[in-house]
Amino acid sequence: MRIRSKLFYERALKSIPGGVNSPVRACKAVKSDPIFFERGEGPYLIDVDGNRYIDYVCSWGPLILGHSHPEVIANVYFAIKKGTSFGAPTWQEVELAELIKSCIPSIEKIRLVNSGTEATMSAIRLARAYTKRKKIVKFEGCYHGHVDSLLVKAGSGLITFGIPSSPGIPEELTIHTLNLPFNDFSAIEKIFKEYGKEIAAIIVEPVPGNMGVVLPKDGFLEFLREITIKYEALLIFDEVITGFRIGLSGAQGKYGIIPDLTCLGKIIGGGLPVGAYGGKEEIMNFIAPEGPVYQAGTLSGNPVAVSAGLATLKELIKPGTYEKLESLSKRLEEGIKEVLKKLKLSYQLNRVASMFTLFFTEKEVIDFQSVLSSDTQKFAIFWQKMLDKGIYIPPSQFEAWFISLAHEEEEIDKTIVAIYDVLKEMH
Ligand code: KE4
Repeated sequence: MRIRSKLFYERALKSIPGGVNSPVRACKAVKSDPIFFERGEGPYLIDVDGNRYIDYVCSWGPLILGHSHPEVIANVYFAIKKGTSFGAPTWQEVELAELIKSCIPSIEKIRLVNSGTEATMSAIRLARAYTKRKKIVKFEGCYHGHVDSLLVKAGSGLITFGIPSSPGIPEELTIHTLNLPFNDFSAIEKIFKEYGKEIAAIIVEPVPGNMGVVLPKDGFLEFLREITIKYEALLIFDEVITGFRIGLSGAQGKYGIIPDLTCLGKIIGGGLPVGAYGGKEEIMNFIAPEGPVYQAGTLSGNPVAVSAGLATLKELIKPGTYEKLESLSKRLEEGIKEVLKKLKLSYQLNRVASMFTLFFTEKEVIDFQSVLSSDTQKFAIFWQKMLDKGIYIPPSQFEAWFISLAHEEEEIDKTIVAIYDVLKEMH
């Protein structure tokens, strides 16, 4: 039972739109009230009614170390004792910038901000200024934060709520946004033939997580790199999810692509608000106060938030971390595939490293259109039943599940058994 959660929700509804501070947390897509949580411990979340859940949301990605990691807590404690914010540079920001640069060689200079949205918003402004062009290419189902000009057929909560784009955004802000199907080489070829010299940049989630996890087709990311070089447009990798998730140098390291700009968030803040954008020095030097492109933030590079990010990345650079994440993720993937085989179900499971999605469709999921073939009603029933078994997965078919370093084989095996029991009961 979740009585206190319900009471908090009823109170929240009186003061906060939808009772939540970010739509996807409302759990509307799974026909549930949101759960109010009290605390997190390693791979577990405990709600205000004392129920414990194995957590596969991990705060939508940031908690790759699991909840309340001692190093993160200690770092934040020592930082906050010295004050919360100075509105002036601190040594922690320089350390985090240097650490990120050492992991992602394409980043020669980096600016810290407070969220992934700020990172992508700033990156496209910079790309437009640097190239003196207006058009931006994005992909259907990809979500880059609630940036006005990018909320066009975006992913994440926008698919969940089936909002093709949000009201309140004048078409003048979106007429320069070209929306293409992900993994569609010919559509990109065509649009560049028509608008090539007007296109400032392509912004892409190299491994989309916001329509559920979709893998780039072989050669697709290389193709984006080649065509942007050919037309002198920039390639922006939105690695807010994939950065430090699928490896120390993110998707660009895994696929061997060098983007012009990279957007980061989530993990680099270790659960506190940090975003960043960075790339070639020649481009980044266009950013004020070095250059003319304005971008600012009262709490950008906040020393307390940065200290959580530093502690997180310092854990991730230790040997064996990604090998552990891979073996746990592989164990879960193989377990789920075994369950599907046993129950003669052909749902689709897409995984890259420790991010994955189980799609309730028999169609191969390679883009936005195929994602939409998923049975969201069935997913809602699955979500509720998993919750009742103490497993908390993202409350939307169109999100990624995440595994943390705090998960062990015990949690993975419990999850596999729960999935078997729930799918058996459902079918
Ligand atoms: P934030 O502004 O939420 O920190 O980051 C925006 C963003 C940018 N780029 C990518 C690839 C992202 O995934 C996100 C945010 N992701 C969503 C869910 N996948 C955050 C959860 C929410 O909106 O509450």
